[in-house]
Amino acid sequence: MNKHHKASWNLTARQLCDLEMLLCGAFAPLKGFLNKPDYESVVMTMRLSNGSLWPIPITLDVNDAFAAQVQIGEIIELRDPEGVLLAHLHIESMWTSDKQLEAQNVFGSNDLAHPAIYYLYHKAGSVYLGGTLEKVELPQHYDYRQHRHTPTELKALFKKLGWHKVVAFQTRNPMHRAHQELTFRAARELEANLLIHPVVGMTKPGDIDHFTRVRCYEQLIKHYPEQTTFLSLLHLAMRMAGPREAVWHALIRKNYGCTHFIIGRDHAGPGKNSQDQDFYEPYAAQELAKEFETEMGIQIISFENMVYVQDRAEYLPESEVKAGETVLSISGTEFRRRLREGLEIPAWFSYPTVIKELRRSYPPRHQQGFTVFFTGLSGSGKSTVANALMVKLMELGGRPVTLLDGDVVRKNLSSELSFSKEHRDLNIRRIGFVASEITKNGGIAICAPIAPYAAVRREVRELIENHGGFIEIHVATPIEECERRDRKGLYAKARAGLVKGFTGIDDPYEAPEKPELKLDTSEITPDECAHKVLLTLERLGFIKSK
Ligand code: PPS
Repeated sequence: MNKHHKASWNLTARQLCDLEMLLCGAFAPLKGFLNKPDYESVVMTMRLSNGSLWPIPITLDVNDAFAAQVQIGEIIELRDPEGVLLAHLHIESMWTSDKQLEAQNVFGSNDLAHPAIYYLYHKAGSVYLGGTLEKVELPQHYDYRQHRHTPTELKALFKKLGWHKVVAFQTRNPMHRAHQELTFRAARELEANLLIHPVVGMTKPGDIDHFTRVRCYEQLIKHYPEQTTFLSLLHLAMRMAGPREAVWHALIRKNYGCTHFIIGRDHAGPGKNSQDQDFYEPYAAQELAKEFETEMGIQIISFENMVYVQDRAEYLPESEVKAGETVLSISGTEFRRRLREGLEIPAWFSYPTVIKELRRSYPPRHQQGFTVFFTGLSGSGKSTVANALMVKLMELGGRPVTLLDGDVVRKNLSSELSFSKEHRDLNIRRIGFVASEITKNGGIAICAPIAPYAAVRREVRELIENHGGFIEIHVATPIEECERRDRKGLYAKARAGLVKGFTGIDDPYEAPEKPELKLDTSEITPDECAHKVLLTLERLGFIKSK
């Protein structure tokens, strides 16, 4: 490569968050992406090689192709996805990581149900580049600029306001009354001011988007005594590493000028592992952070769960509830169900203004868009049922309906594609993309491709479920019946070897394991099939029963 031109790396979303934290000083004492000795030391001992406490490896992972173009001693450019130059990296080390060792030591597991372990194995490149950074500019944010601060800005602000004691609260969720009570208590007991410091970089996949959350925080903050509380957004990419993450969060808050840091139950927990058990003990994060509080120079304020005691109409730590007192609670799952079904959410649980913001972004299912995704063999009756369904949904009215039939898509979106596995997957991804946009905008997309591969169907489901409903329908008409019908004469051609790679004949079809509905058009009429789909949509709450 021409050595006059520096190699340029386009940062991934997570690297972009890490870079911002590095450049603004939130990750001090780090001056760049970890070098090999520091990385190994952090993974094994939670410390940099000079002995400073640092629990999470901040690494620049790249793919093999990029790694082959660069060498130690070179300077490379780091750019955002639009190509804006943000920093230069002096490559001081380059190595292939031991992912298993990293996962086991940092996250305490190799279970792919952990989002950061999944990321490590399936998204991160295999080569790590380490070295110091030279800042060109901080990444730009166009949203909520009034709530974004660097550590220097926040520290100067605290100084100006005369806030000597500041207790920080970390969150990746909308804040309800229980969270607020916990922050009230902490501030009152410590006689400290409060920093609400939610993460808006990357949180756990499936979390409520930060746009909605910030509107909720803006509502909530009105319910704090004036001049006591400040809201600032942290563009951190969380790893959900429980205990190690808690130590990391505390170090970061220290860098932002906070003197105290609240750690509740199951701090930065990733949820259940593949054996349906918690990855970390609920109070392990508090304990680990507490162990290092003197060394970190920030005090850890541990809290147990806060619960609402009906008899006293107030929130209390779980252990302070007396025998015989009635405790009210709404679990996260129950809360989401009420939101989804538009059911009442009591004011003791959350402020109505907060709920209103959440309902705006997450309306009940009958007001959301959705995708009905038919899959099945050629000639199974997908198109016929899809057409019948479309007409019935149009008769019901209320949402625009788009039919993305297999043949129609092949003609309009995918005319250059073949029937190889790669092209079939690409075809389904295109359908999924269009359907997800329709769903996001509140419409109904009906898709009817063969979609023979389970993995890409799952990918499409995950994409669409971010925005609304995904209802997978297996049109499971037996192949003998499809072949007997042979409307297009393709089965005959496939049998004669004139059409190669025909699904069900000499190409695979992976049947869905858990479709929302299974239909067999050799047993019931298309009209009855479409009616069954409507009943399923009604059962799931996407259409309202009359
Ligand atoms: S896929 O696998 O989902 O991308 O297929 P799809 O886009 O739905 O296209 C299926 C229609 O293309 C015709 N056709 C074939 N199907 C399967 N295998 C091979 N090799 C093939 N060649 C052409 C067939 O008519 C399908 O239409 P339907 O409506 O499913 O009968």
